[in-house]
Amino acid sequence: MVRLRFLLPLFALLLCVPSSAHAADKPNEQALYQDGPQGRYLLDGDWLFRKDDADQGINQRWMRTTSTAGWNTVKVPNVWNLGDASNESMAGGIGWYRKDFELPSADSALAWAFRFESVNYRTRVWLNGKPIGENTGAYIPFEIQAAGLKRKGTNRLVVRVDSKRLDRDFPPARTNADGVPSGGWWNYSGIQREVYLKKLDTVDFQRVQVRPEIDCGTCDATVRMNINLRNVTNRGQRVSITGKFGDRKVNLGTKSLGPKGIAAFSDSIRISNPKLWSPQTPNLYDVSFTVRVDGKKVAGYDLHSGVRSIKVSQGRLFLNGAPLNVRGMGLHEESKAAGFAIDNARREELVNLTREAGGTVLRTHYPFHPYTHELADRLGLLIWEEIPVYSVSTAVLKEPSVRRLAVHELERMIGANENHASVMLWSIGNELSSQPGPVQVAYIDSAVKFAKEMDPTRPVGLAVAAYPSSLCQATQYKSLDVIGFNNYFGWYPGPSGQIFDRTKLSGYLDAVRACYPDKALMVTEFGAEANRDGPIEEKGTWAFQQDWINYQMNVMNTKPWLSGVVYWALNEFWVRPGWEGGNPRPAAPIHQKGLVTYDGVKKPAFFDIQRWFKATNQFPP
Ligand code: GCB
Repeated sequence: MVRLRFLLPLFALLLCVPSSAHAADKPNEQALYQDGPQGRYLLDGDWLFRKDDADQGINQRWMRTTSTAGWNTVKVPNVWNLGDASNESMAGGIGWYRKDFELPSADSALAWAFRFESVNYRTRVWLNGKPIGENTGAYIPFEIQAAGLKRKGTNRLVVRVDSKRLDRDFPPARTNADGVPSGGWWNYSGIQREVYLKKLDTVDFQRVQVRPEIDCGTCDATVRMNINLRNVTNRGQRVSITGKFGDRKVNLGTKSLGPKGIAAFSDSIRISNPKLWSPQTPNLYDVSFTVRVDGKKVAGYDLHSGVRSIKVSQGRLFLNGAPLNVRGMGLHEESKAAGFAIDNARREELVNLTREAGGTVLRTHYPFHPYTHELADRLGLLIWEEIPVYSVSTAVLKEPSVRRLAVHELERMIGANENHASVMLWSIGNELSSQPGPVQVAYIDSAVKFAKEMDPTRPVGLAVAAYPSSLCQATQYKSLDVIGFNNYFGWYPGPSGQIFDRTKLSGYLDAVRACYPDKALMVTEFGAEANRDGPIEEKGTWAFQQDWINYQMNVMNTKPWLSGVVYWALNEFWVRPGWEGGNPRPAAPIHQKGLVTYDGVKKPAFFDIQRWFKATNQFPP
């Protein structure tokens, strides 16, 4: 008795001390976005992080260490080089993340996977000390099955992130003659978007495709549904899928699924007088699918679908049969406080600012976060959806393996975002190179062909630098549906001494129209830096920016055949060391063409854009 009384406090103390200083979380079933497989558990909150400048983590077995020495607590999503303007930071480095968690006890799933929404750039993952998978590339989600997961007790997930930009990455590393790494946006390093633990019970959704098609504004719609299921068990089984599209019940049938096999299910329904989706009336149908094995539900999937058609005809874009000439914003999904590791509140803020400025289009250089897609679906915005194949030199693009990798990015982007009504087209890249030629043609042709095969319902586009030298590359662009011109006439000096002043813009646009009579043409960027008060004729002043914008809008509005005009950029962003962006008095590393400063203040030009956009934004009633 005496001995027990003596031992009890010690026992209690032992119970209170976790195996490391970092307690294990029990994640809750929640997700930052709705569309997707059911059973996602957010692995947010406190993680441990350690920088690995000397690349010694692998040798020192950081994937196995139990010590917390040298590790700091961070919240994930996280970027470790926020506010760091150094060349080293832009070039990228290595960092390790680690999270202790227990499985949610209420759940008895057969298996689990980790879902990473975006990690920049090379990711290696260990679970309980054992390697479970790898991924290369950012902005597109990937999943890794959680082999070796403990049903009871603490599991440890360790993630090594290598953000060093290499020449064959998207976007590629580029270094100028002084050894300064360059690039179009900051190389934010880390687990930039959230991580989930995803429940897997017998089957996993490999592809879910809900594709409404209409022939004209008010005709009936055909909704084709294709679902590929993967068996995650070792035994064959009979699997059935039922679901709903709005009020309509759908039945995709029953199939035998071999061990580790894949089965394709499909169905198609007709809907008379569908409620069409458009920017004015963004009607969405609630869609859900339930998978059963022997009558028992084993998996579910939810999404929202908009019935609409988007096509290129006679040299312009049509939405639901009506011509588009839309206005919108290019932007980075970034904030001063969090870099690219932003939350939904910031996503809403960016979307709301775009709408406040009269915009209906969103564009960035990589796929947006799923929540931004959902906001766009709900609010009636169109997304120019692009892979980060940006400024890839001819020498690199010449390699067939690089072109294949780019097409693979496209495949993953389409697979991730094809069910969003807001996605107006697939963009196969941005400003590939100012020297057009057979290498670009090889890439453009193969990427367009691939995108069309995977999704014949959307146009395919590319954003190109509007240099007079690349004026009429009709053969080069022949397979594209939409060409986006990044217009800096009167802002940047032209390449190799070309005359590039603003008075040449009108003639340039007319000439491109004549070169490409059957392509839809958009201005995918125009913008001027501004960071100070000062004379109207001085580049970099608020007044110059306003005047330049007014001139450009005046010219572009005389081209009613344009399918859209997008300002670059809504918000100022962290770009790269030494950036001047055409401004004689820059504030590197901040890109300052934004209409809203890095601190969130609207510049005078915001209201000029607002006036123009509200007056000229044209989309179906
Ligand atoms: C472009 C790029 C964009 C840059 C912009 C600029 O054409 O697409 O990423 O930020 O020019 O300001 O130079």
